[in-house]
Amino acid sequence: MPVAAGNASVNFDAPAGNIACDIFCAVIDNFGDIGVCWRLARQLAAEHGWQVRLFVDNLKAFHALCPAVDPALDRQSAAGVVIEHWHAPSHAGDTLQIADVVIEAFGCELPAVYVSAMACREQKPVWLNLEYLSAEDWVADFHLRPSPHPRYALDKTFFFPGLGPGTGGVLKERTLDAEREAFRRDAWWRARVGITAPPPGTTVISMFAYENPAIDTLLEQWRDSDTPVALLVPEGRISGALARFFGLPDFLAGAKAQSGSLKAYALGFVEQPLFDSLLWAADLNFVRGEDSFVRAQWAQKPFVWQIYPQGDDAHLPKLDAALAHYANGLPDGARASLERFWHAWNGAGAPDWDDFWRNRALLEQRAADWAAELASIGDLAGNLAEFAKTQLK
Ligand code: TRH
Repeated sequence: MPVAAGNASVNFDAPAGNIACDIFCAVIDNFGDIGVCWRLARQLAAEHGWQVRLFVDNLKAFHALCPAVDPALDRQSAAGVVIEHWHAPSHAGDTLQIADVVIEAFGCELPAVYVSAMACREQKPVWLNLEYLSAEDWVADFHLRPSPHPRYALDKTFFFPGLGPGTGGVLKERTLDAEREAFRRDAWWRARVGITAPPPGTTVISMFAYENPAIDTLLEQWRDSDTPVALLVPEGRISGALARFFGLPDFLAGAKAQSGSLKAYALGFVEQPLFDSLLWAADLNFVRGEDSFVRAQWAQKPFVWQIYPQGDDAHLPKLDAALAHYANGLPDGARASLERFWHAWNGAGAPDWDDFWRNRALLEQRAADWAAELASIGDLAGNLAEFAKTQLK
């Protein structure tokens, strides 16, 4: 029976039926926080039949990933997920209904009223703190560790995504490989770039990146390359550097430019399910942050990761931990050149395109092998659902 709490009515129990799950997401910056939460929410609803509510404090960022989301609405639904505009920190929806599984993404703090209602629920919810992805070894030791609440009889469990055994893995939809195999390159070029696909012999590169001082050197190397390079650049933080290089006022969706062997095309930002096809269309992908980093791995193409920069270079050990997985099994020379190139793209040294790309065949083989290894850990949504179900018994 619902009771009143402030302006909201309260129902301590979840709706009858399928597992109810609330995901809370605070957008720090860019698209990674909502990118991961939106993908997880869709998967839990579509693949596991859960009733998912996603609380998000920034609907503008969400709108970019899902144009069906109207930033003016407090409550709406898309792709089978109920979306609440979360007026953090105190608000928890008009009806305070406590789910069976509560996911606090990336250490965002749950509303106090929600936590106290969780403690009143007869069957305590499974409370998960979904952490950022890290490939570091310690992650497996901390994955699924419970942490008791200081005041309530509630445990919060740390759920760590990772690239190795014993971690929560990374998100991968059940249909992803089939979609990738059904991808039609020529049709994609006509629809997304508005031209026919470049002829064989052209190296196609996608570039989703933050501002990066190494970009000018790389653009010069591609311009001076013996073979043609087609660069696909989604509009965003790196666009200004492209505009400066080509002497243009901007480099926004639809723009094209050529210098020497380099042809560059600016693309519009597309809804999240369409992002993968950019990675499938390219021979090499530059990605960043967390979610696009994962998608590049599933694309089974060589890729270069620009890690989200942290103070005191705290991100560099994380970069090397990812390299340790991804470069494992490559011959020494190719491995060293991959490491040099990734480091240069993350601020240490200058990029050397020829040194990197002469290993193309080895990198392509490794990309396919690595995707198979990563898949053996299981997908994050499936791992999370399995764990939650064991706790709900
Ligand atoms: O945007 P990102 O840099 O995100 C982040 C945030 O900075 C976040 O605070 C930080 O925690 C995290 O990185 C590590 O990069 P990411 O994670 O790759 O997210 C980008 C999302 O945008 C991803 O879901 C793919 C999506 N996307 C589209 O949907 N359409 C597009 O056209 C493009 C280029 C990307």
